[in-house]
Amino acid sequence: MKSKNIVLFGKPGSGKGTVAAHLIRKYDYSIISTGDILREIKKTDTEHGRIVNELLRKGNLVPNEIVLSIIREKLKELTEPIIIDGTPRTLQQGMDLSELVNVGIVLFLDVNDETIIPRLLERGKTSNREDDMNVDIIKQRLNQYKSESEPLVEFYEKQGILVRIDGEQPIEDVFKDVDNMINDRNQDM
Ligand code: B4P
Repeated sequence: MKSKNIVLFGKPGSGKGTVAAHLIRKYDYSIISTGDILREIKKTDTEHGRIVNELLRKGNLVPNEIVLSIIREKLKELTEPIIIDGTPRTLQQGMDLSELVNVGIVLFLDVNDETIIPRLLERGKTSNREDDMNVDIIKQRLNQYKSESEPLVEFYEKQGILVRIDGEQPIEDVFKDVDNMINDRNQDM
């Protein structure tokens, strides 16, 4: 049985990276995490490095062309099934991604803003991520999610591939729901 490609979607700090790590441990997926790749790029002494560093520090989204070129390059190296963690974040990215890869499941980790803020501040204590250490930047990321990324919920709902998971639950319960969903969805191929 061939597994479907998965997009991990949700607010900043909704648990995308956490669920991606679980899926990689348990199943045979390749992964593209745009957040991880951008954090590597920002360390480089290049024009892209400087642009990305400035944007991430302030909690802003990186331009679509940069994100899409990362995905295009990564897809050349990886074999399916793949997990795409962190993209799309705009409707345009959603449309562009559909041209590059067959998205079978969009796993939407649903979490309230009130839960996100303390979670990210907590992660900031160990992650060294400037965008996790400042409440105003976290709020700005949440606002950006609402205006830029939230329309993707309807975009994928209409395609019948969005699966909503309650991301407020303890991590082990989130993993159980994710496992059940993977088994259900891959059976109807
Ligand atoms: P990402 O790296 O994708 O990170 P994130 O959205 O901030 O967090 P994630 O949802 O992965 O949270 P995690 O599992 O770690 O993006 C970073 C930045 O890169 C973006 O802000 C943006 O600027 C840029 N970027 C990335 N992709 C882009 C794109 N396509 N276009 C433009 N810009 C892009 O969880 C957070 C914390 O919560 C962890 O400490 C975890 O332990 C905890 N946690 C998780 N689930 C939990 C649960 N159920 N209960 C309790 N705690 C939980």
